[in-house]
Amino acid sequence: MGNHLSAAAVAAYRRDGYVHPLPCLTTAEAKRYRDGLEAWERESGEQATLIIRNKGHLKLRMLYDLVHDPRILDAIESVIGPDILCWSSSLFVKEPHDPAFVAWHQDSYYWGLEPDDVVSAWVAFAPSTLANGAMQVIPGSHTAPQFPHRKSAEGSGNMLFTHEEIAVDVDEGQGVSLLLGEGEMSLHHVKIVHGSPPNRSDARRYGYAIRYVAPHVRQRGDMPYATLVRGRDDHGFFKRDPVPTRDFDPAVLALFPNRKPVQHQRPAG
Ligand SMILES: O=C(O)CCC(=O)C(=O)O
Repeated sequence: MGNHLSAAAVAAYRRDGYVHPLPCLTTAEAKRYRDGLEAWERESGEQATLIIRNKGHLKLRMLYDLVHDPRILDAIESVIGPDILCWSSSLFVKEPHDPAFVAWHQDSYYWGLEPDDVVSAWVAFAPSTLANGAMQVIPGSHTAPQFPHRKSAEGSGNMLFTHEEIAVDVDEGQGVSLLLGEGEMSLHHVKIVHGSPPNRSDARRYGYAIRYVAPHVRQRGDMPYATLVRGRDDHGFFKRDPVPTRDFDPAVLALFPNRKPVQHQRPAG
């Protein structure tokens, strides 16, 4: 059975748009990922959360191995089937006592992927708690229509790259915090309304969000790239990502440069 979800967990995912907590890494493995990221930050002088946002698994080899981890893929297979592409991944690190937060949003608003057989595995390299700003979701919101979004106010601290936030009132009282132990993961649907408050604790909060799609999913606009991580792709809607031969492989960076969050601008008017 591996790490496949039970029938009850799949039903909960379909009803609520998320499922947690799920087993994934051992605590020793989670620590190895934290240590690896911190070592890279010391050597490079960069902040991992700013750099490892755009296809992080192609930038650091250890993350490339992680997106292929059968413990994650078994759970993903339970919700989108046996043929799985890894489309993207983003590292969200929240510094202790930093006011940065993730505004309420739906990933479907800006990813342009259809149909919505798209699921994120959010892997906790450190415990994710109420104090350190665990991700929150609005149960069942993935079944609502797509909501409008807008740019959040300048200097608001919204960690999203393009500073999007949902443009309708969110009943925060309905929010469920996805508390996770070190090495556990949650799954969330591409349309679920989610966000997360600041980290008010003394330690970093680490979440690595891996975006998986079924091969029949298409992206609006340019033909995107993805990595086939399980099964087969009989559709050909995605070009193949390069296989990284080392960390920050120049062949990868030529296609997917490191991006930093866009300059904050409010639309005129
Ligand atoms: O890490 C967080 O708090 C938010 C992550 C997120 O927005 C996502 O994975 O889609």
